[in-house]
Amino acid sequence: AIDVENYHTYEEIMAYLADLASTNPLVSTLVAGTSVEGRQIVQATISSDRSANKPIAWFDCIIHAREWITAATCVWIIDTITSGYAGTDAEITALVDQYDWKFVPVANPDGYANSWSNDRLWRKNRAINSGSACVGVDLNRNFPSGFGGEGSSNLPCSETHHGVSALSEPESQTLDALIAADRGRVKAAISMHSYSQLWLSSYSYSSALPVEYPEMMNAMKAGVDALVATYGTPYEYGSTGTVLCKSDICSTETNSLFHFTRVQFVTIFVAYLTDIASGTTTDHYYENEGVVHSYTIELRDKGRYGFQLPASQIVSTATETWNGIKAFMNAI
Ligand code: 0X9
Ligand code: ZN
Repeated sequence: AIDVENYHTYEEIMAYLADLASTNPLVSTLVAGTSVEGRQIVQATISSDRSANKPIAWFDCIIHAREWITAATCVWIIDTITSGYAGTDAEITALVDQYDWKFVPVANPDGYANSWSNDRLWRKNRAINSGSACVGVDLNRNFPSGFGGEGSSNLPCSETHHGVSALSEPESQTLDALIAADRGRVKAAISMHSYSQLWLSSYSYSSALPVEYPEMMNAMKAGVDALVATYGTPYEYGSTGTVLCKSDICSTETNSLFHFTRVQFVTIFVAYLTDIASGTTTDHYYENEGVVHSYTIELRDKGRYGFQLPASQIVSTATETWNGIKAFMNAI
């Protein structure tokens, strides 16, 4: 058992998963890879019948170290599913009978450990960058889709440093191998991030829209409507590249400027205004792994506490997010 209303260290989360796997027949764990500093990257699977090869609901959390609410939300969801199955919760039972549920609760274990021990606002992994004193690659810029493009940096000291090549980092290699191992079975893949209260689809590396965008919008709407209905937490949804704009400058005076002169904007400025990001998991799962329902959810809040969301908001954040995910999984 774990105290789901508090934040937990990497070691505590790993101990929880190991305990769950040894005590609950629904749960198994896989050491899927090893981080730069040698920590295990673990995937937990919740399945009522592993031989059935059911469609999969697939989640990664803590790609970004400081986004602690994402690990807490993944742990809360694992705890809720495993304790709600068979008898106690009809909707959870149906969703577990229909899907296998797979979670990587700490995709960036070194960064997460560093955010506990040394620098609460650490984002990247802990790779040594050759020729630089600055540490770390942004794992959410290290995937092949649009690698090295807008919204990523060649500079090792940048918070969005993309690394020397696509999938250069063991942590991104591990996520890539995990999703590839389930190719054809992944019905939905969700990368959990914080903060901003957004449900985002591809494309992230350009302002183009996926051909399945209408279907994706319907699915995101189902999720967001149920999420918002829980406590009224405002959320927006849509493709990262065109619909949403997180910065204040974008939502105020520049919005009309953007509207009237958008064709004249140089690419880099468009990237800034629209928050384009290249080399993300969501585009990779969508574009290279064929997962139509590939999304990034940016959890609470909208900046009051930012990455340092108080532990008192874990349960409500996880509850509303889970309500959104359930409605979304029932809609697709
Ligand atoms: O910049 C990012 O990687 C994400 N925001 S965060 O504040 N958590 O760093 C946004 C990712 C872009 N969206 C999609 N992958 N669709
Ligand atoms: Zn993030």
